[in-house]
Amino acid sequence: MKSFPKSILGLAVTALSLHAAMLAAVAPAATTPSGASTKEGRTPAVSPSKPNILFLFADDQRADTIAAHGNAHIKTPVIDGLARAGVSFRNNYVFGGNSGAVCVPSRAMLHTGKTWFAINTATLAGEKLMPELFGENGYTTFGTGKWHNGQPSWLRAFQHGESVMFGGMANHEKVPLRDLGPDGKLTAERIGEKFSTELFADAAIRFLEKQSPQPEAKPFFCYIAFTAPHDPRQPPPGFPANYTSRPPLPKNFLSQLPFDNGAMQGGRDENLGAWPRTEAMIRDQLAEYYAMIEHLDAQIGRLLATLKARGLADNTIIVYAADNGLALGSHGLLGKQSVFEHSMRTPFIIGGPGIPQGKSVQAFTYLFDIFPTLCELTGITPPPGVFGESVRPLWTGTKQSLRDTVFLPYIQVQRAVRDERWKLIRYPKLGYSQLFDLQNDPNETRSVYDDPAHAAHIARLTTAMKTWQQKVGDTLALNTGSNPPPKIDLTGKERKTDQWQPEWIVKKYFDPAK
Ligand SMILES: [Ca+2]
Repeated sequence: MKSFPKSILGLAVTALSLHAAMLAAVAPAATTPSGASTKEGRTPAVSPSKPNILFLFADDQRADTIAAHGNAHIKTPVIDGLARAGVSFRNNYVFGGNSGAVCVPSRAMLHTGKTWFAINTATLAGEKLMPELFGENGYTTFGTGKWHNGQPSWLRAFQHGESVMFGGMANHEKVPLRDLGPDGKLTAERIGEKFSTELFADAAIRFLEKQSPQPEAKPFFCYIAFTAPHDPRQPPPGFPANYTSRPPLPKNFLSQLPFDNGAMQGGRDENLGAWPRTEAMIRDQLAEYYAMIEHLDAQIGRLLATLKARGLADNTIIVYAADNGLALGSHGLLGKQSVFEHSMRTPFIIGGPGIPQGKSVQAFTYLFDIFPTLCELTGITPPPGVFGESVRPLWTGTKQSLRDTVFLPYIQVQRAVRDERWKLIRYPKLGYSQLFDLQNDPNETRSVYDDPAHAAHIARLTTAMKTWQQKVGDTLALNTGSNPPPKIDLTGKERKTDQWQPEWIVKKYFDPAK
């Protein structure tokens, strides 16, 4: 594999202006927190406990929906504050997936540090899970929100839990919830009485209010898996005040993807709007999606305020990430079932003690790097077989990159590999391929696969793809043909709603007259 100039691939450090209020909540302490006097008037030994972990995980959030990262059409002041107080990984990916419900393999990979080829993603059987390992290493562990990998694995992962939603999705105003009872068993299902994001924030706040900043207190691992901004795209009524303003179309908007990428029919996500996609429909859904993210941002603000009020902010590592991206009009698609950048890239921000502020890293990372990263930051040995790598060397400067290329394997229908400029996508069932020059075409709008001038890039990336396949145990035959795929037109295709969409969304987006 050819190597590339380090100046391109390496660490780009951007000094961002500081946001005083957020920094106060999340900035690392200038000195070791110690010296607090006890009731007896003694000063405890200077042995600060390991840093706490506050893990904020969004669902289906595109990487380009954070104001501090360049989106002028969304207001995310709290997440912006996390970016200013920490390190943002701007080329972070989910490693494809083995299911149209990409959430399942994504969360499985997050919690095991392994690729979906190496684990049972549905059950996580036999795997050492991230919160479980922290629990074994002296942490108090707490989980709230979505868990999409079975109840036995959740019970293994967490010591405490409240407002846990097992499954993939729900109407955000009728979330089926379970709590962990004092007997160590999950309680009977109840229906949440608030909007999902508020339920999960409330539960985590109740947990945080019981935690102590004293050095002798046990550190905590608090995992909050929000279900926003996953559909139904139903922001809380009246939120936000400027809901009537519509974000512009994505630059790679299409009314339809002109070929069947193998994931456009039979799934659920693509049915959430009619074909052809119209500008009005996409801009409405974007507004609803952005409003859910803005509401999520405000709820995270409540969590950070609690951390600060409890005196926990100085010794807490905060992770912000999402399980996968989404198309929402890009390429004529709505869902996450593609290897295009909009669906595979996710936000990833980390801040806290010992982590620099206001840095932006361009090196390639994956969600499954977070587990070994948190292990390194807390002095915990990762379990054997973890595939991800700690991203810490990327901000200390001891490494310029963790990998030369990113591999994106999506079920048995799409494979992609990218380097810092070029991206090759293969659709083995179609015998079709695309090549994008991400430097000049970051939105993947013009395939240059058939231009003979790029043959060397295709050859190099094909080799890289095969190397990745071998490394992770992917046996899919690539089919390196370049047949033009059959054209497809889904205009007027019948769509069925699902049990989770609220009535107004069914009326607005599923009325066959529209
Ligand atoms: Ca998801």
